[in-house]
Amino acid sequence: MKILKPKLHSAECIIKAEKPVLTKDDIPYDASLIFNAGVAKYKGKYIMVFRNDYGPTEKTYPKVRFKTSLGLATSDDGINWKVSEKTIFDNKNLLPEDEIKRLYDPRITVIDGKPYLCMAMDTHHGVRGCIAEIDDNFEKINIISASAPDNRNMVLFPEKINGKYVRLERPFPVYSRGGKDRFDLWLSTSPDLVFWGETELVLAVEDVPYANDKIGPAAPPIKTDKGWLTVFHAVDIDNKRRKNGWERTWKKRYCAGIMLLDLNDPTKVIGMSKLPLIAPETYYETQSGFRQHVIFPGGMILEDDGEVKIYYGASDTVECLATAKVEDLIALCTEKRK
Ligand code: BMA
Repeated sequence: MKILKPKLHSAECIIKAEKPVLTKDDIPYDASLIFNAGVAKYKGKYIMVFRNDYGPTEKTYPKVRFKTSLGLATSDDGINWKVSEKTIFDNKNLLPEDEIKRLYDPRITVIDGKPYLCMAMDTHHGVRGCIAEIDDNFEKINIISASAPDNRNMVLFPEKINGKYVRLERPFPVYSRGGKDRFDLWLSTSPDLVFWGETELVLAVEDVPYANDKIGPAAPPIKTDKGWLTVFHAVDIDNKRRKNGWERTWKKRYCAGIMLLDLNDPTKVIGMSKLPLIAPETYYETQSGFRQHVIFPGGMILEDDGEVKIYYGASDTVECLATAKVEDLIALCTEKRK
């Protein structure tokens, strides 16, 4: 196992917003943990689909079980959000005989002007990743394909590459990885968003110096002239970690990492920062919430002036925003470090 530095910091070019951009206090229905949102620019507005785990409190958890809904928020500036009155999915409406148990961790990609959601999907027979169409008003989800079980995190690239749709994904190959968490980041292509193949390894957990457990896709990649700027999440476990959240112990820490993938062949990593892009630091990232020390990006937007907005769930409890200049993010991936 790798020796992990005890303290990690976000990259210097990262500016975190002073407070979360969305919390349970902004939600007009039953809400508790608001996190792991997908964000995209669509028809002149910012659209956010967020995860809401609700039901228990710190006192009643885990006796009271979480329910999960997906909510919608829109914004003119990507900072101030207006939450829709109704959820777009709520697993309290599912029937026991439904195979799906819940949908969560949505990511939005707009391809050829059409929005798609990638979501994690718990079923009675395993966890899957699914791709869904969503209507113009972001109200009706229509699942068009789902992976085989033991795959969960998926993001779509915003355009076809060499005539094919492309996704990053993270299967859970327990059997072939020694029976414990050693999970890596992969890429697959598809002619139609339904049939997926040509699967290739992109980045292995052992390539990331601050991960000893698993890595996985975060926000959908953004295109730059130097390559696909791609964030991922990277997890380390330390069994000495004590109570840091609602559970008796929470032993994992999630950071965000960043890499640059080749524009024509995104299985090729052009460069990766050896240090985390975003690490847990602020009060709401490290001292409060359901599972502390969790940074989980789900949306990334490149503005016309070169600013990149990165949206991330913090502590599985609130939704946050960090910004950086695109050239600084590219430099993190390409600069040689000692
Ligand atoms: C992962 C997912 C994420 C979550 C993270 C930390 O396995 O369930 O939704 O943010 O764990 O709890």
